[in-house]
Amino acid sequence: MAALPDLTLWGVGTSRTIRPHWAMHELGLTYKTKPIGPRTGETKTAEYTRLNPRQKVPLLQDGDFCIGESAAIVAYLSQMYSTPERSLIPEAPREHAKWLEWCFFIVAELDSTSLYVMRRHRADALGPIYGVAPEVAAKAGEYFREQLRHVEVALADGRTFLMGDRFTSADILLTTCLEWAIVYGVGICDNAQPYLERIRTRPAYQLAKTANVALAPIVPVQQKA
Ligand SMILES: N[C@@H](CCC(=O)N[C@@H](CS)C(=O)NCC(=O)O)C(=O)O
Repeated sequence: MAALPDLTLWGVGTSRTIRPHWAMHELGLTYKTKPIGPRTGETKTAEYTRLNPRQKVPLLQDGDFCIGESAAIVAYLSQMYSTPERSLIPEAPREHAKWLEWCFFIVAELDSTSLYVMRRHRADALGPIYGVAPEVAAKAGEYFREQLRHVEVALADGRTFLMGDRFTSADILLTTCLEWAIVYGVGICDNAQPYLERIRTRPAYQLAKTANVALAPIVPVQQKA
């Protein structure tokens, strides 16, 4: 019998860290958590920097292999640990390519150029570190709403998930962005409302929510991400 994987996930408390927690639960994997939080100084220790020179969370250790970037971790887990019963990734080349297209779209357009720009420039978020810029934050929110029209189309006609009737890790990435947008008061598209309701009933989502909570309150320190 194959040995069980030795998985350790570093990071809790953010929209990015919940992604790999959720993928692990969808795949039924057992793993250890190192509940370090962002902006606590815990990503800057010598031990952590050796594992992840980028000094960011999340990070996955799979035996002696380390991988960072939440979307890359989720893709790695999906590829390595999907089974016929629990799969997060389409295998057929063109479906796989469409899955990849969604993953890149969500990370590039919804996360990095919209929500994360808002996070960096809102007065109540990282603005005090990166520069408070209400106009930039507002424009990034508008851009997010504009980009969501692609999600609106994908989820039209009662389609259950981004890739049709099968849940994939692209849905993990999308859900985390939709929830982030709601917290920021940006608002989400119509078809995303019932989609989110469906997703929130998934046991793995609920387990990930619990797993992603910091054991102690995250006390921020003033430093650049
Ligand atoms: N693109 C990266 C972003 C990771 C990231 O920016 N993580 C933040 C928290 S969400 C972080 O670790 N910042 C440094 C720190 O908190 O010390 C990903 O998706 O994993």
